[in-house]
Amino acid sequence: MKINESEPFENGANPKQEQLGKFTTDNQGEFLTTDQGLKINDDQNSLKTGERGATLLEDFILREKITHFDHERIPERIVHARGSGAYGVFELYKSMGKYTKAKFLNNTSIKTPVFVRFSTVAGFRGSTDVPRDVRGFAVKFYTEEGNYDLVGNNMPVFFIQDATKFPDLVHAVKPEPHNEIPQAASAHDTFWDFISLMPEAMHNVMWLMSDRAIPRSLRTMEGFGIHTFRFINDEGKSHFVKFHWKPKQGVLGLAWDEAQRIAGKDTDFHRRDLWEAIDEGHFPEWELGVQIVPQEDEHKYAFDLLDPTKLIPEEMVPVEIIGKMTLNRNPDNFFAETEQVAFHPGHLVPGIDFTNDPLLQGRLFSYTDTQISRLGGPNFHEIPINKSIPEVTNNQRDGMHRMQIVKGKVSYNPNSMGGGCPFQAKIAEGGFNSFEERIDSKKIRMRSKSFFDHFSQPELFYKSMTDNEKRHIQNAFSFELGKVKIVPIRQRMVNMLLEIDEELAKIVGDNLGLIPAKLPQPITGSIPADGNLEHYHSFKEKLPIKDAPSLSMSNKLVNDIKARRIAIITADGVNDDAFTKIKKGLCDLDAMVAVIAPKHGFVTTKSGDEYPVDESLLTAASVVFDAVYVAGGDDMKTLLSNPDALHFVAEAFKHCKPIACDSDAAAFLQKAIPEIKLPAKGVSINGNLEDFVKNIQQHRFWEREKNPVVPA
Ligand code: HDE
Repeated sequence: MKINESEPFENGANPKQEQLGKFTTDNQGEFLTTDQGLKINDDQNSLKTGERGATLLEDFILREKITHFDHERIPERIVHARGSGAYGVFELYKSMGKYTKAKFLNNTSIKTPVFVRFSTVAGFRGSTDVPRDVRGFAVKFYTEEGNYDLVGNNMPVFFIQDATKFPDLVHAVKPEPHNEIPQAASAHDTFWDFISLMPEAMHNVMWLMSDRAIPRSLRTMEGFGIHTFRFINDEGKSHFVKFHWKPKQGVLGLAWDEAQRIAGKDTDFHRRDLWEAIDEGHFPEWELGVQIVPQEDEHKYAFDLLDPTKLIPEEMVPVEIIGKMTLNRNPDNFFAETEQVAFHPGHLVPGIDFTNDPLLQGRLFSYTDTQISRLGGPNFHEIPINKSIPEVTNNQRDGMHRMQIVKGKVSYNPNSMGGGCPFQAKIAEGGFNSFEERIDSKKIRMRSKSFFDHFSQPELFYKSMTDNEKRHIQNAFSFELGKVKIVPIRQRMVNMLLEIDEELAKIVGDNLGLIPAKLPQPITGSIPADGNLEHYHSFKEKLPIKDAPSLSMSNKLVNDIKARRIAIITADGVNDDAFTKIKKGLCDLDAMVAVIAPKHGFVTTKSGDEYPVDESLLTAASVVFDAVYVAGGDDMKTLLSNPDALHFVAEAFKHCKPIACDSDAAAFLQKAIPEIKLPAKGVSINGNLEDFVKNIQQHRFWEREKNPVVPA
C-alpha cells in the first residue's frame, strides 16, 4: 500500500487495520486442510496397519500436525515476558511543528494507528499480573513515515546508568539460577544484594517500593519514555524532550496484601481487566505529554539530562499535553500480535532522535539482537503486527522466513541496471538524517561526575509522598528485606535508606531489628576501575524544590467512576428498589457492575422479578473489585449465615475499599465488620447512590490501615 496516494490517515480509514485484514482469517465455512491446502478427510485417526496395528511413518498428515505442534513455542522475552496488548489510535491536539518535523506530531487531522504492549518485567510469560514490579509501556505508532516506537515504563527513571549493568540487574532480579526461585518477585537475596551495592539504583527502587509497582489496572498507570530524547524541527534545531503518558482513568494502586491474593484468585487480573474494558466499550485513554528543554539549557540543572536515574520534576519543567491515545480494539490472536510484536527504541521517524544517554545507547543494540533469536531471524519486520504502513523497499535480501518477493536482478546500490532504485531520499523528501551533534573527546570507560548524585531525587520522591504513601513504602521495604536471608544485605540496605530519609531508615530498620548506620566504605568488588570512590559516597546536589506534588499518586484521582468494577452482593428476596436503583445508577455512570449471589443462575426479587447472577460467592473474590454494595431485603438470613458473603465484605474493608448498603443490609455489614461503628468513613448504610459514588471516586480509604481490625 502506497500511503501517499489517498492520505488514508486523514479520511477516517485505519491503514494498519486494513493491512492486518489481509493476513487475518477466521476459518468460517472452510474445509480443514493441511499446510499445503489439501482437504483432510479424517482428523480423528492416524494411519495404521489395521485397527489395532502400528502407526505408519507414511502418515504425512499426522507428521505435519505433530511437527507444527512441536515447534509452537518460541523463546519468551528475556525481560518483559508477561504482557498484554491492544490496538488504538493517537490523535494530536496541537501541532508540535515548532519543535519537531515528525509528521504525526504536526498535523492535527492525522489519526495514527497504534499498538500497545504493557508488561511486567521480571516474571516469566505465564506469571502473575500483579507482582511488585516495574511495568513496561511500549507503544508502536504506525505513522506514514514508518514505525515510531516509544518503549517506556510506568516509572520515569531506571535502575542503572550504563547499559553494561543491565545483564547484572536482570540476573539479580530474575529467579535465582540454582533453583529458579522465586518467580516474578524481587523479594530475594540476589536482587537486594545487587541493589545494596548500587546506590544509583535507589531512585528507581523508591518507585518500586511505592504503589506504582502494584497498579490497580493497566488502565490506571502513567507511562514514561524515561530517557531524554531530541525533537528536531525543519531547520534542524534540536530541543531535548521527555515523554509522559497520563491516564484519563487516574493513577491507582492496589494494597500489597490484595495484590498477593489476586495472584492466586486471578493471575490474569490485569490482562482480563484490559480485555474486558475494551470488549465492553470502556476504551482507556492516555494523554501524551512532553517536557521540552532548549538545547542551550543542557547544563542548567543539578542533574544530568543524560542520566536515566533522574527525572525532571514537573514543578521545574511543566508537562505540555499534546495529544491523546485511545485503546479501542483487542487483538484477534495473542501469539500473532501481542507475542510477536517487536519494539525497538531505535525505530524512529524524522524529527525524533537520541541523546547520548548511555543506557539508551546500549538499548539501541539490544532490541534488534534479541528479536533475531526470539522471532527466528532478521525478517521479523515482515510479521503483520510489525509491518510498517509504508512499503519496505530496500536491498536487504533472504534470511529465515522471507515473505517479500522482490523481482529483478538488482540487490545492491549504487546500480545502473535497476535505474538506481531504490534510491536515497533527500531530507526534504523525508529522508532521515541524524542530529549532527558535535563530539570532540577521548575514548574512555568512565562515568561523568554529573551522574554521581544518587540520593537527592529519591529524597525528593519520599518527601513528596502523603503519609499513606510513605507508610506503604516503609512496609514494602520491610516486606522485601524481610524475605532476604542474609542479614548483612539487609543492613547495607537500611544504611542506604539513611542517605535518603532518616525516618524511613529507622522504621524499616526497626521492623528488621537493625539500626541504620552511615554507609560503610565501598564494597571492594564494586569499586570502579578508575578507583573513583566519590561515586559511592553520600553526595547530594541541592535541588531547587523541596516537594514535588506531581510525584504523588494521591493527586492523580479522577472525578468519575468509569470502568471501576463494583460488586453488588445480593440474594433471593432482595428489595426491588434497593437492587435496581443502585445497579442502574452505577451502570449509567459507566461502571462495570457484577451481581454476586450465593448461587449462579438468577436472583428473584421480593416482587418476583428475576435478574441474572454474574458470579457466585464461590467463584467471585472481593480483591478483584473496587467497591462493594450489599443490596438488602426483608429477609437477610441467607447472607447473614453465608461466611463467604461476610468474608467478601470484611476483606474489602481490610483493603480500604468503599462499601455501601441500604438500611435493610446494615445488620449484615455490621456482622461482617463488628469492630467498626457504622456508618464509617467510606462505609455508608443509607443506600444513597451519590455518597457511594463519591467514595468510589476516592478509590481507597488508606487511613483504615493504621488500626487494622480485620485479621489476615
Ligand atoms: Fe528494555 N528490553 N532494556 N528497557 N524493554 C526489552 O527487548 C534492554 C530498558 C522495555 O513489550 C527486550 O523485545 C536493555 C529501559 C520494555 O515487547 C531487550 C536495557 C526501559 C520492553 C531489552 C533496557 C525498557 C523491553 C526484551 C538497558 C524503559 C518490552 C524483549 C540498556 C525506558 C517491550 C525485547 C515489549 C524489552 C533490553 C532498559 C523498556 C532484551 C539492554 C530503560 C517496555 O532487548
